[in-house]
Amino acid sequence: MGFKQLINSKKMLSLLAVLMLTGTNMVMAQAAATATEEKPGVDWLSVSYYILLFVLACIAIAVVGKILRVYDLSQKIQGKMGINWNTVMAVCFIGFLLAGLAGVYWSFTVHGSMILPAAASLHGAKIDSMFWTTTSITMVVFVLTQILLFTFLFVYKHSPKRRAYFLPHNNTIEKVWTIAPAIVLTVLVIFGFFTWQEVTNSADAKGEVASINVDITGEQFAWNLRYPGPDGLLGKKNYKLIGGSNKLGIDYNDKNSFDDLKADTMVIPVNKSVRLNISSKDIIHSVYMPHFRVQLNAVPGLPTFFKFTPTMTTEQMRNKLEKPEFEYLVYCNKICGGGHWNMQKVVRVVTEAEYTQWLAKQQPYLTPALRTELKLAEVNNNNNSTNRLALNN
Ligand SMILES: [Cu+2]
Repeated sequence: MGFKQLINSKKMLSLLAVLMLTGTNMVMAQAAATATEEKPGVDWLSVSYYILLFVLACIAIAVVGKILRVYDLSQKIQGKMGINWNTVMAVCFIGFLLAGLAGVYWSFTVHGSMILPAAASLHGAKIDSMFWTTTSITMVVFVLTQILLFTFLFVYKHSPKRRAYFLPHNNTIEKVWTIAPAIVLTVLVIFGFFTWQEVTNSADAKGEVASINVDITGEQFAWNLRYPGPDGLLGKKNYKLIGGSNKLGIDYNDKNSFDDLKADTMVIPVNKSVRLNISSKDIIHSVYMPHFRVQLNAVPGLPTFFKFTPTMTTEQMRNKLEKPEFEYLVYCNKICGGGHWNMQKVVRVVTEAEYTQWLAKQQPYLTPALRTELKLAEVNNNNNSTNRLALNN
């Protein structure tokens, strides 16, 4: 049997349909089984129910089609006009347009009410305005083209009184539909380019107060935070130093790391620039703080960073949303394994005074036990011992 015949064969197609249905059935059964923990075992009933509904709907459509066909033929045998399928199709198209537009409206109102509140960061406002500009332009174009498309299908349905106009090529039309989107897209891309440049600007601008450095390291399945101690500087890290008691691979040959602090919650002061230094210990994760419009991958071996300025404290956001329980969160936005769904940490935006108070209470990574283990006990006392440490190594 030739390849063409193989594809055309109705038997092959129906076999494929049966295989796909069975496959879907099995996948859905397994998903349903894992989703309901209290009801172990494969839940075939609910799966078969939906498949049966689908098959019944197909049969119903086929039966209605056959009945119409029989009616049509009997009309023609009697010498009557029969069904005007062109009108039927044209009306169906208008029905499709109306149903589609109603669906768009439903989606905008129902899902639209679930979108994030206004950005709680400086750059976030720009990202939001970019998002809404793009959405508005594409929505207007989408609605207009859909209305035109289906209305034309209806108005210019086949009619024996009319001949179709053959238009093989028209340079003016080609130019219009090439140049107009090109201009719109160029403007959007340039707009996005400058916003992105601002967002990823690494150096603190001249005269600007230096950003607060916060280290965030992803691992399966948690985020680890490190704050600079009183010296305001974060020590170096080296993945080769990662071990039992040195979870992040902090380099204690760098004195700046001695006072680096451990934190369970990401507490940051409002209206201050924060520079998140992002890395990963195992696989690719992604730092995702939707309320601040912050997202960047955490890649092992490739440190990345994101600078942002929160503009609303947790308290202000709670009042605004009228949700006293509200917390900002940092999530992982890469499906990184079985515990991915719970890879999150609370982010609390507070006033500067509260931040200073909180920071003073945090414990350093360098615990006395770790000091002994790393033979760092005397390092802080005088310079000679630093030299001795070097020799020891
Ligand atoms: Cu992750």
